[in-house]
Amino acid sequence: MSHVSEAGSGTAPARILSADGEPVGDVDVGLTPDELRALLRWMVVARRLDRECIALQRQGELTVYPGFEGQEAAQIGSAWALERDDFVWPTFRELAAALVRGVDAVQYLQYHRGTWHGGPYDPRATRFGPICIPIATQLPHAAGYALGQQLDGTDTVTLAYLGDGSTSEGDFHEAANLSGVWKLPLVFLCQNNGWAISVPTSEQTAGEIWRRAEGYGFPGVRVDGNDVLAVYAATRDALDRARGGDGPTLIEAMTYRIGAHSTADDATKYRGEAEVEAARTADPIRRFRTWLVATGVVDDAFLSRCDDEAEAFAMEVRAGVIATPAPPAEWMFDWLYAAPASNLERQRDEALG
Ligand SMILES: Cc1ncc(C[n+]2csc(CCOP(=O)(O)OP(=O)(O)O)c2C)c(N)n1
Ligand SMILES: [Mg+2]
Repeated sequence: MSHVSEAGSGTAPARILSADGEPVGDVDVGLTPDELRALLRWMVVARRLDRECIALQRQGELTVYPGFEGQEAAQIGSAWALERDDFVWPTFRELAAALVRGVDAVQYLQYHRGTWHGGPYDPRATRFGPICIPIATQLPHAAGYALGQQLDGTDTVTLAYLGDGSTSEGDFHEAANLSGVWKLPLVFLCQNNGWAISVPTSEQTAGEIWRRAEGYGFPGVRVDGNDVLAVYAATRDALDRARGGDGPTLIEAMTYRIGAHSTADDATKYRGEAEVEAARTADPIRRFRTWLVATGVVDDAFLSRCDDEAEAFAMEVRAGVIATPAPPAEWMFDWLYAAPASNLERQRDEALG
């Protein structure tokens, strides 16, 4: 992928479809029409579920929820490029990627319902690690996992998601540095969504995130994160490189967080509506759909079936979430230490009567 420097606006991201859905690059990224339709369907389904999750939180069925509206292409395009046995280390905003990996949404949402620590889905079966709230701590884990893959001599690869804010953490540096030194089979997929809660990327970092890769001795690419074809192509290239023994890649997917940081955040306190409206013009779903309609890959019947399926899925997940009982209260004491601690035993007796 090439990068064109534009004075004042930073490096232009690699792009295949313009914001209007016009081809501006090679649209043949090796996906069949069925796969193209599946990508659009996942994006529509994921967005509908995301909105349902926010409603569930507002109704008291989830404790807190971090929405991903606007980031569907970055997550679904990258997750689609993975092989079944590759392993993903997510942050806390990758529900769309989780869906593509086959993670059960009701199980995933147990984390946000507060009934489980990390979602009771099985990371080994789904090849999707636990939700990770502490910023960037998944990255050393991902590097360690990729080291294991390398030592085992498998041809599987690790993909670690991170946000723009995560690149300010030491954990990012440590993971990136060792990955470069050891040529680990690891892809860093940074979704630069413009914000780290209330801190804009411009106040987070003085340089361009993708360029940091050079200092670690591996390639960095900047891609339009709202262009699902470009994200897919960049991720697949990076995965191929890692699988071939050539080491890591850092992908900076330029996108935008349309919603608040989470349901606990009021984004109007720190950003104007004009900025959000401008970002909406680059909507990843509309862009992809426009091109798919123009090329005849999808028709109106397919689009309305997508909407119906998305609605049905959101209702099914809603019912599943609401039906999930709280786990026994003693679990929070039982599973803390291998051997009982006297102070916890006291608290346990007090809490459980
Ligand atoms: C170690 C640590 N410090 C601070 C926080 C609080 N926190 C939660 S999300 C967040 C911002 C993350 O920004 P970014 O990496 O860009 O991801 P995004 O939320 O935009 O997806 C912060 C500072 C945290 N969870 N962990
Ligand atoms: Mg961010």
